[in-house]
Amino acid sequence: MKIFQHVSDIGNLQQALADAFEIKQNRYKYQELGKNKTAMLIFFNNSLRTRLSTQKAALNLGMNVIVLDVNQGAWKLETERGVIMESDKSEHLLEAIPVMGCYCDLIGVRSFARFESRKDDYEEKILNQFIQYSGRPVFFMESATVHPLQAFADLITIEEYKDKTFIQPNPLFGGNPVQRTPNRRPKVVLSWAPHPKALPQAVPNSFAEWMNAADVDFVVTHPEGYELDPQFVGNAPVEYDQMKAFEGADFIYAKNWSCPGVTRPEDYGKVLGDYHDYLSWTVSDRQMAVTNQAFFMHCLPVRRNIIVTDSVIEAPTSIVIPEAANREISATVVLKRMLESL
Ligand code: AN0
Ligand code: CP
Repeated sequence: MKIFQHVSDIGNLQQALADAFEIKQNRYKYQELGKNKTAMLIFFNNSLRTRLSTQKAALNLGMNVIVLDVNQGAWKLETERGVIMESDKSEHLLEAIPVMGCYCDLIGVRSFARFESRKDDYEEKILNQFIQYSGRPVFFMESATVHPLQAFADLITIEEYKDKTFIQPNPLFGGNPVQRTPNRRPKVVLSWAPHPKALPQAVPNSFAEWMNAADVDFVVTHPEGYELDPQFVGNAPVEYDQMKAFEGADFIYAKNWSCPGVTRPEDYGKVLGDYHDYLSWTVSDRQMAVTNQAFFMHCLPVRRNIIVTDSVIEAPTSIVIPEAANREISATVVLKRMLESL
């Protein structure tokens, strides 16, 4: 695997899941594979999980790791070609990228949507330059439009939990055990939730892309105007009534995203209206009550009592922590595949 961007890059999903569970049984099994190989992780944006889990994955495979926070100590980078560089940007991406490529064997990049131009974001202008000019395999650690390491971890988590019938309370928060009867084919609902600031579409885009490829009944719910790009959401049913969408669900995947600009390009990257008017979309016990004792998922970081109430995220059926733990597993599988193709 030379690029990890789309679900199609990982090939057969059953095989990818089998690889994930093999790694989870013994995450150090391929320690020799990464000997004297270096993973470079480039962050243009903040991160907790991606940074730590991807470093851990590289260490699992015996690799060396270099992490660079571009905005903390590196030169400010110009990204537009053809400009006279008289601003505060001292270096051009077109030199920086091949230089970074000199010091490593694999490159991971986090570069969020900038919301300046829908076209630039959806063409993956920054990541494509890394692919073109680094001379190294590139894996996406949340780009302008996708977050495949997250979506793969989400799929692993759904696979692990879909047949569980007895759930112990979270020792941190207490409560009573939950008994549930899973649907034969899990119903997975991606629900938009409110947020005060404009967030990217990368997480819901990838989640939709991966769920469309997985063996699940997938439904999307969001207010009108937040339609996701068809290249990711495909033919998945969209239900504008959140309560209806939640009926009988086995998994609720909450996430905010800003306007994808599909129906109104001029609204791209905006929070539509006053977010306080959308607080009925906050995932609470009211919506969870109509589900099939659904598991609650979120990629994190999450704003409590805006995206989800304390009671839902602290319930025994909240699996946000095991979901985050699986980021190490998805990243280990991805880096292993990339090392094998060097
Ligand atoms: C980012 C987002 O919504 O894309 C990262 C999520 C993994 N979240 C925030 O910026 C809060
Ligand atoms: N879920 C996720 O990617 O988290 P970070 O932004 O902390 O890496």
